[in-house]
Amino acid sequence: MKELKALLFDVDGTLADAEDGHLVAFNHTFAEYGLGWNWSEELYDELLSVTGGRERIKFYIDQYNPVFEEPDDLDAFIAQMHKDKTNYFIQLMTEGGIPLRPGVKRLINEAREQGMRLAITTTTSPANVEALLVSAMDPNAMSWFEVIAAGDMVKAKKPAPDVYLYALKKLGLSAAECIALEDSENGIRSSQGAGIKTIIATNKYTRGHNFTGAAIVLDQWGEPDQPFTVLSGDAGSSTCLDMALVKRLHAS
Ligand code: XBP
Ligand code: MG
Repeated sequence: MKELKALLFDVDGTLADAEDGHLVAFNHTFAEYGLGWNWSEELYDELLSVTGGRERIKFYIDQYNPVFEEPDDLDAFIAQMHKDKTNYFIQLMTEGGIPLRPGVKRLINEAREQGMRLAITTTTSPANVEALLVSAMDPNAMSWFEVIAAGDMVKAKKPAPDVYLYALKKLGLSAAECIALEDSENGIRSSQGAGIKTIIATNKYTRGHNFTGAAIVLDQWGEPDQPFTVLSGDAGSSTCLDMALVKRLHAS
């Protein structure tokens, strides 16, 4: 068994419940464009099956809005709207709109103290990651992560393994030397596709997802005074995800 060298973190849904911010940003932008679209949380749950904001808007138009009169250059229209959505999302994050999920900061601090290498493996953009990390984690948090692997840097977004394979390559590590932290089915399909053991903490959007093959499925990362519930797998006597449990799961 190879020694654990790095933790690979998804962002949306894993570090923070950022999908709530993405949804607000999508709807704000649609209103600015006068489109009359307003995605409910229920609809967003369905739309999340498609990763990537531009891809999600296109999917919505194709599958849910057949009466929309498409502009001549639909891709350019979506790209511009998505740029505006990103700017608004960054503004929301900068204003401190979304906190980290409980346990994230504690785990990352412990991992850093132990000399673990850290990477980000996300579908969203580096600018969004930076806005979240700087506002919710630490002004220097971007420098804690050796690699920021983002959706647009690779050919195919999650559930394809590309973003994880990119991170492994940049780190110069094998899949067996890493562990991934994810929240969704598309996320674990991506990490497992790259051969990486994966720890899951679900959220309101991903509770019903299929996590077959996960090292463990938790309802949250947990804190000493806010224990997780194990949804599948074995946490032994642990009640929150710490490095001792991460290492046990990696070795099992
Ligand atoms: C996150 C996503 C992203 C965000 C929106 O998936 O699917 O599309 O919802 O981000 P994961 P952008 O957590 O698996 O990486 O609008 O910036 O694409
Ligand atoms: Mg996610």
